[in-house]
Amino acid sequence: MSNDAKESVLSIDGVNMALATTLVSALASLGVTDAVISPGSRSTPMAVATNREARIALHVKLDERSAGFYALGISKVSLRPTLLITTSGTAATELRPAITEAFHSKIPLLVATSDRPPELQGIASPQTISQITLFDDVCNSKILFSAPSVADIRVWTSLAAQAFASATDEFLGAGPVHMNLPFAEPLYDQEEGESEALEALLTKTVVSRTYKKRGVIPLEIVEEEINPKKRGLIVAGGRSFVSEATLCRISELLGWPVLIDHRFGAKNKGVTFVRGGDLLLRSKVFAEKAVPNVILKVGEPQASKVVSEFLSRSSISRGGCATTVALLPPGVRVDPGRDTSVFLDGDPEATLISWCNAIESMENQEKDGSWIELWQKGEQAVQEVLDADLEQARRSSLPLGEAHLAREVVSQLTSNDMLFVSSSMPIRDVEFFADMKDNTVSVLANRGANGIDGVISSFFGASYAWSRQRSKSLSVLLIGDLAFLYDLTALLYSKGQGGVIFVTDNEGGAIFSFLSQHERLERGEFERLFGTPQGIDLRSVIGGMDIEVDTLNSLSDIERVLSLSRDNPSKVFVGLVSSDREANLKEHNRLYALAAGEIDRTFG
Ligand SMILES: Cc1ncc(C[n+]2csc(CCOP(=O)(O)OP(=O)(O)O)c2C)c(N)n1
Repeated sequence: MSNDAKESVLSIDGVNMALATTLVSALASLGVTDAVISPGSRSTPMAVATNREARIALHVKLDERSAGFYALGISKVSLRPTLLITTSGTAATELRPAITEAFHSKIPLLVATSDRPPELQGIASPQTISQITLFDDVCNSKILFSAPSVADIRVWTSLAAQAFASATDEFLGAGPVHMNLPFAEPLYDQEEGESEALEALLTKTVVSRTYKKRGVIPLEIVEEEINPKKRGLIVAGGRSFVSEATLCRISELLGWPVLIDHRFGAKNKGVTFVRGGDLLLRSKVFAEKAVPNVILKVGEPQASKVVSEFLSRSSISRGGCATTVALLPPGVRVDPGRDTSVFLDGDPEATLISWCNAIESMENQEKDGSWIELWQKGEQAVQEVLDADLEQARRSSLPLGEAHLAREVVSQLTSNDMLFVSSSMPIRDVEFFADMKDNTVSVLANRGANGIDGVISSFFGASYAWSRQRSKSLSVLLIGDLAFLYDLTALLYSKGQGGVIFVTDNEGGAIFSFLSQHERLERGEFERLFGTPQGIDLRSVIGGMDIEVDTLNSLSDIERVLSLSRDNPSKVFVGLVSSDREANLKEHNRLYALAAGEIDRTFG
């Protein structure tokens, strides 16, 4: 029987057991040696799973308050997180004194409170209270596990590793972590054959490792993975704390291409940099040839779903063959796909420099040259297609499109300039369609929470600080009409401010045309809920604020507005690009198909 077929044997209680066993087994493999439990029903799956885990000594204590302090005592001596398990209701609240002491004395604890699923909350279900906020002020972190389903096995393993890393955080200090675990009924009613199915599931899970060290993380920890013999891929995004020179050096020494985002901040187009990842990986032919066996991530992820899904699919945690290593500064856990197998929390720049030195002194630095050539050839094909297409657009009388706007703006600016990009399409258009060159512009964006609020104000602040540091620089904002309208008042207070704002006025949110509701919903409903055109004449609104506004019809208009700004650095210029969401969708699809076709031909 295949593993998938075996999974289907599991009933609800089987799923409960599968999840509890996954969690406990992951914690045991990370180094938990002791657990303390008090009797209760909702925690049944955790009780049975922990009792059966040979690597963990289970201590049973009648009252939870005392159990909490007992666990605290164990951890004080073992210096490892002790797993503390309770049922729901006041049982959980009884843990607060011990957790408070642990928090203030920096003792690691993993507190697993069992709970009823969300649909049984707030309706007087027995022994059900609101327990997810019980320890918020006395915990390193809180991890809310989702209601059980077999599909969560991989997620629960990842959450276990996240909880362990937080409880043992060397930088913030060790401390308690609250894990709230909802279990549905029946809680335990194991049937024959289920334990076999459970075993099969567990063999599929991969527990991520975390190494934390102030400064350099030695190469020995990952020498199996970070090795020129491997087909590795470096993924470099914003806020990486890695310099361009070091990124180029490690990439060349390993013979690994760099899937790079503009927000990494590289000033030059390094010979190993791949900018066109999104378009390249849309080609099935290329994506099949380009599967790495190691992925090294530095910085934030790209916006492209095509890229993130390729990386996830390739990773061992999703059944692929690549070990995914994330090298990040302390306290930063960037793993939205929950596909990272090794977290290295240290000084990324110093670590990479030390790896470079170690690799240089290796006796055998042989690498597979065809691997990097594959990616270089792919990158070249993407950029040639986009260049040719832009040149054709330059000669045609077609209206200026949003993708062309992004590519042209980036190519017109230099490393002395700053480009701020708004969510959602401008950041994607720059990521998907713009190239790098020697002397590339710096790209900034509000990507911590991806809001479309306050973008113009953020741009003005950044522009002020940028121009203070660099004379004769240009600051440019690329923004959609909704985000522009959202922060319109910033223009009222823009006296003395400089910069160019290119607004793609497609009368609404273009991003939603790329989502499935665009296909599925009737047009009126889609427009009302998602497209949300505001019916505002931007030109007259902006003009009414005494701000210079121009409509851009062709690529050459971009240069014209930029040079106006160069000549008048203390003035704001708005360049309006009239666009149409349906046409924009078609244009994107045309470019995706054009690039994929060319890449398929190159590699087919
Ligand atoms: C403050 C805030 N509200 C809502 C959203 C959800 N949202 C994401 S993109 C988007 C539409 C953006 O439209 P626009 O600025 O015109 O850019 P376009 O998608 O057309 O490029 C919305 C409403 C958000 N990210 N932030």
